[in-house]
Amino acid sequence: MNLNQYLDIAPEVAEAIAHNKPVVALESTIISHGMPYPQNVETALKVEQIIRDNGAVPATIAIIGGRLKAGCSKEDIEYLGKEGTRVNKASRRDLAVLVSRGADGATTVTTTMIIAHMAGIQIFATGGIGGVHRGAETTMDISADLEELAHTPVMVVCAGAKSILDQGLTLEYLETHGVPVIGYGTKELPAFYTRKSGFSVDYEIDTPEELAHAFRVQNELGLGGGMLVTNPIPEEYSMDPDVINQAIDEAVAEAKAQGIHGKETTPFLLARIKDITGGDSLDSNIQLVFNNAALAAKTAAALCRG
Ligand code: PSU
Ligand code: MN
Repeated sequence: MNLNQYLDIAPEVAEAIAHNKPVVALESTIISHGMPYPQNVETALKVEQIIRDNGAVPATIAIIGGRLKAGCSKEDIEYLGKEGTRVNKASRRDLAVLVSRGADGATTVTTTMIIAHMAGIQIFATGGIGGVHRGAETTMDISADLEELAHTPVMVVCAGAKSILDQGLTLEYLETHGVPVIGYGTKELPAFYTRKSGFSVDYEIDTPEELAHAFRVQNELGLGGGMLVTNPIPEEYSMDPDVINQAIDEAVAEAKAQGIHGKETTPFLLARIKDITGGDSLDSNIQLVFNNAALAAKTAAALCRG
């Protein structure tokens, strides 16, 4: 059933897919580039456990020695976490060369969606997606994640869009490309570290069953493409909007002054925001990923029930 010669599906994941049991994909750039060691490894392993506790099988996705992995071992996760930014951050354009060279790669939202779809996994949980960056009208820095959401039929559960991005332009781009943006239990786009952004989502959906149903209908209509579910951070872990927005503004200004660009931008900003907030942003980031993993696992189970 594994038709792709470059893909290795972990036995537990393959077994679940073959028997229509719920599986949730997870990305690896969040491990290598999104959080510092050792919190990155601890978080990645705990996220897998949360998915299991909610009745699904986790499949952490990465490229190891040129093989596309749908389901990483604990050792793979340790390795990616320890190597950190020395691992290639692999977006769509990097896949062919990394695989042809037998190299390693940490998968972004884009490549996690690609590999999840190859493996037959319909849903993926993460923290934040890439989007239209602030200043994109001159830099043209628009994440490949948005393009992938337009084309690849995987549901992505995230915590909204933080203001390192231009949230309004990110929503416009998603609208142009026909990507449904759903608020889970909210009509407002969550802003990752906080529950509110001031921007509206297309639809509010309040249950995993309704998420699963909408996604199934999208596939059955033949529309293709993904669906973006934005799940607000739990109130008790959300940050003070003034504190976090000031930290973000400062980090964005530093990135500009230092000429940070391209694929370095997002990891640079996340690391600076963590330092400026004395680690508080990392604590919130970890909690929102846990929250998204639980929702994705419940939705994966609903997708299997049909
Ligand atoms: N946002 C986060 N943490 C992350 C990322 C985004 O809060 O780790 C990662 C994801 O892998 C996402 C990628 O796909 O950054 C987007 O990078 P870029 O902006 O270079 O497309
Ligand atoms: Mn970019």
